[in-house]
Amino acid sequence: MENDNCWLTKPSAEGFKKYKIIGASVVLQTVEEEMSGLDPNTNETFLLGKIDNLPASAVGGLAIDAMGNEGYAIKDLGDQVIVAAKTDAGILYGAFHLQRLLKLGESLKGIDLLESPKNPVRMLNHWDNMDETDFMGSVERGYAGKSIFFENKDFIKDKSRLVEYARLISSVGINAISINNVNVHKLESQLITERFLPDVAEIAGIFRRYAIKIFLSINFASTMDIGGLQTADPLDEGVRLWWKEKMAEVYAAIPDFGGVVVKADSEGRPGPFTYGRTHADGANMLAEALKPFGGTVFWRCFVYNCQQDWRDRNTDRARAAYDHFMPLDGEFRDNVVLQIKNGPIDFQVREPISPLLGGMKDTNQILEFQVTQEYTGHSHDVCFLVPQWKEYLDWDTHSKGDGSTVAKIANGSLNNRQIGGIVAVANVGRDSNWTGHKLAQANLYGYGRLIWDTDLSPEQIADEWVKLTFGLEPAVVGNVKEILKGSWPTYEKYTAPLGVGFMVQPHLHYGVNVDGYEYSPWGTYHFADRHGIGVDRTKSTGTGYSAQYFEKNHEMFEDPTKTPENMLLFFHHLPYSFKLRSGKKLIQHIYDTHFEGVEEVKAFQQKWDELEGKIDKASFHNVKERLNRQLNNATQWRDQVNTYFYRKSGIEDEQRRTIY
Ligand code: GCW
Repeated sequence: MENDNCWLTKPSAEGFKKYKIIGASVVLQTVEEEMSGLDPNTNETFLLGKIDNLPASAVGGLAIDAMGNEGYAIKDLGDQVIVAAKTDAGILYGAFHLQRLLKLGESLKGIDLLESPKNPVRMLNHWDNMDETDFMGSVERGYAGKSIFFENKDFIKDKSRLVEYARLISSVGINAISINNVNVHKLESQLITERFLPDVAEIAGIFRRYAIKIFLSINFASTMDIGGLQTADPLDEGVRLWWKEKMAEVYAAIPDFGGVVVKADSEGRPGPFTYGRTHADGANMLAEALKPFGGTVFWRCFVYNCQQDWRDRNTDRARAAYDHFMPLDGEFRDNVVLQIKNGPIDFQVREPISPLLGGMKDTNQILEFQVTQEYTGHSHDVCFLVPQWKEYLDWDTHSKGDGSTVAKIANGSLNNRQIGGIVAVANVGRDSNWTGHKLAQANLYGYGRLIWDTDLSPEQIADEWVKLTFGLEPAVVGNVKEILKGSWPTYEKYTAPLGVGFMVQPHLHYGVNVDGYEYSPWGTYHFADRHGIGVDRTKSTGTGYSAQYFEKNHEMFEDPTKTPENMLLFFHHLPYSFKLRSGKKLIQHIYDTHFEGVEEVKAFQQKWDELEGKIDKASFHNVKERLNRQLNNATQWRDQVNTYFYRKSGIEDEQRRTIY
């Protein structure tokens, strides 16, 4: 099969011998497997263990305090290289780091490094459905084949692929996963019952060996769905008792169960609003049930009116999460974490940061990204998202003065929170290469590496993945990196302009349909008319969304001459004749970017074709075939968007190119 483990070394059968591991645990058994799988020609000797168990001479000079619980040090002592950590997880991450260095052909001579993850929680959410009646197949927004956990309304019995998967994501530092869709269907409600808990416990055991905790998405109305109660009111004593007993049952089966992920009062899911309760009431009730076991509630803030009248210019979906949750700041228990999408709408190719991040100062928060490319090309178009995530992480919210970056809010350091981190919707399925599009592996790899160390550059992450996956030949590395680096800007060029969003095929969210959502209840409009386009979200004349930001950002977003141009139409309704800073008219920018985007996809094809015979055939054809599909997609976007705005505005393309 194709190089299933992507960036990982296929364990060598000959059994590398020159290492010693001090200590014993299920995680250290995994370290044993990783070390014995090294290339036998590795000419180093290794000593791995917890700092307290290693000779003082070995660990004397290490900056142990800076290490944290999951960090590690790797140091060349001359006669041996040590991997020292405070916990078994740290040793495991150190062993994977060693493997990465060796595969990258880097010398360990004189190595003296210290790593400590920037984010305590480094999580993936799998929107996998046990019940396959869901129209999106067994993985909602998944484009890499069926679920790796479920089939035929049950767990897949052969769990060997899950061992490979646990190894894959642990190698880039992931330490938590939820295994089922946040849209919890009837069958998945039973995952917390004796019918399925043994399977969940077995999976928890597999991931435990890789220092990964298991979480489940739960249905807020479980007390009615499976508990036989007449209510799910979080303030009802019977409901509170039911959840306490239920969590005791779950922890009896899985003592280190991580906790629950909740999508409530969102897109039709049940929640506290039904009972006139707040989301603090709802989350705190579950948190109370989990508290005795050390469990965590990840409570999603994706709450908005999805039945909006498209005529209503006052309701603004972008405002919703902030309006719902800001008044609750400080009311959530200490084992509740609000899970906040990076943007206020929904994982678009371009969106401003959610003002809720940093808005709340007295509530645990975790940042939610999407690795699966729901709006960024599925597994057809290449779109390397690490640069996008990096932009969000570096964004200054001015929440506590300058330097209040999203990275510091997410990891909890800005507000001295006990819990913090980053979670993302996974892009993984049963395809042999895990992600469908071979280059989409770079998003899974890059997500793990970036949330481990938010100071890494997208360039460095891309360099690592390309070399680990395709080898060190400069021509190959250079071409693949150029495609990855250009792919997000290119995708942005040929799709919805200047941050206005959507314009996609309804439900599918792949492919162009400029008015696909214009008269829908989803609150995702562009308001294009014969004079102009865009959504006025200013305080002075629009929905007032811009005022949800702290002053410096509010001031910037309030003024179209100061708003970052790639978000111009998210914040303003502007005439087609509006002059961008380049001097170009808005309408001409739309025409030009859509023609440029298609040409850039053609350039990707040329760069990729140069790799024929230099990389494995399966990967070469996997990507070549998808680039053809991407060119068709980009061409459709170009011609439909340009024709739509030419017909609406009647304004000619200055370069007289073909518009229909
Ligand atoms: O991105 C949108 C998707 C839904 C998803 C929802 C969410 C799981 O279209 O498929 O549902 O948001 O984030 O809950």
